[in-house]
Amino acid sequence: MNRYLNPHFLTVVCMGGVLAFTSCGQGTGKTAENTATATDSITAGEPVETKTANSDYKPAFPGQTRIGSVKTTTAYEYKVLDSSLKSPWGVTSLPDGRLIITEKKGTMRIATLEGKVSEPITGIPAVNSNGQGGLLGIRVDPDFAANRMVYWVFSEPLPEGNLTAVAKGKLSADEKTIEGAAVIYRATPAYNGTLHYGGRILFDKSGNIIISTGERSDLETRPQAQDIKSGLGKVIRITKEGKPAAGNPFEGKADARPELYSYGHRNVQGLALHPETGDLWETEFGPRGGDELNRVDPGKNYGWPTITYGIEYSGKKIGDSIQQKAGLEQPVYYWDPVVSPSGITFYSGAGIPEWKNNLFISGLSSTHIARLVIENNKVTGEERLLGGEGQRFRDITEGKDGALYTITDQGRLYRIAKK
Ligand SMILES: [Ca+2]
Repeated sequence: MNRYLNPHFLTVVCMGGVLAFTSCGQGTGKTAENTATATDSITAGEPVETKTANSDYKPAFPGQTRIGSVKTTTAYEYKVLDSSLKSPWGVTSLPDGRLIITEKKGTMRIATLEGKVSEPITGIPAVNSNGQGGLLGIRVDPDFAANRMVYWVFSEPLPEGNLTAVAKGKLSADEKTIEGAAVIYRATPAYNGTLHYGGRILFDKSGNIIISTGERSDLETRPQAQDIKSGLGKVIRITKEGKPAAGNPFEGKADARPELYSYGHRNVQGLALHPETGDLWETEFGPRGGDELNRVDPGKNYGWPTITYGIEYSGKKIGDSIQQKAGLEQPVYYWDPVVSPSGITFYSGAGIPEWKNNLFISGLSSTHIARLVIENNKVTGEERLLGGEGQRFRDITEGKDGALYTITDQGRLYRIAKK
């Protein structure tokens, strides 16, 4: 069965890695038997990653990379709800359960959980969609039912370059336009590049906004990840008006930006709050062999570019080629080779018991969803899901119905849920 022939109306059922209809493991187009063999070639408990690492760097503690594999045992299914999206980037739920989705070139659409997708919503300020820029992460106000406010991150074109910015506006009653769109925050300085904007957004439990930025990639801007007077390479916490949130770690300190929450980040494209602890977790793109998962504490330095488990894509070492240093936070987990971790979500639903409080990571270059089991702030198991789909997974969210919804660069919207 080739699900590319008609991605609609096709449901794939997975039971403990055994195939009911088609691939639940690796390899689009393989037969069920072939796929089962490929999946089973990973011995239970052995790491899912079998490729050679890019360096001989040693982890700081056991289990910081290449943790043993785990396998979902509850039967689950996934299906393509829609494949007409245009480079979707961010997805989140409206209070009624429908999804609101950004598209990179500057549009938003609303999708029902059955996959009916609206026309593009108008009224959104222009974005710079070159390279990795565009209309990025999205969240709606915790009081959306009353105020209809939408918040989003985008790469804003400015005369002096472009930067990661946050805007808000009101979704009109007919859902056709964003009214009164206004930029509330700019992660200055602007830079004339097309890479590393970060771009995720969420509301924390206090009702403030947390966003992520990137360090714009180039050697020229990279050191600003360590500069607490710069907005580049940071996690940032602001009010709904775009002002520094009360209680931020650098509040009242000289020579620091009061909106900063943490620093030393490279390109943070995943942000999520743990459903039970409320802790903030992030994933960020590292250099070659250095993608990271971090649990974010306010005021801490996450090390880039001083420490990293990766090397330059050219093969050169980065900085002094060190991976651990006092005062700099270690990632909870890292991937070598990289998976390109984009949007993330914790699964809080009860549908699949072994998934409760697991972290799901949408992988771009890896073309799978990574499922991480996390216990006591350490990763204890890893699984790869939807690896046979051949998709670049850009974002993932837990819907109001408890299912997972994920979007791909190729334009698909998937639903993943208990069978
Ligand atoms: Ca780091």
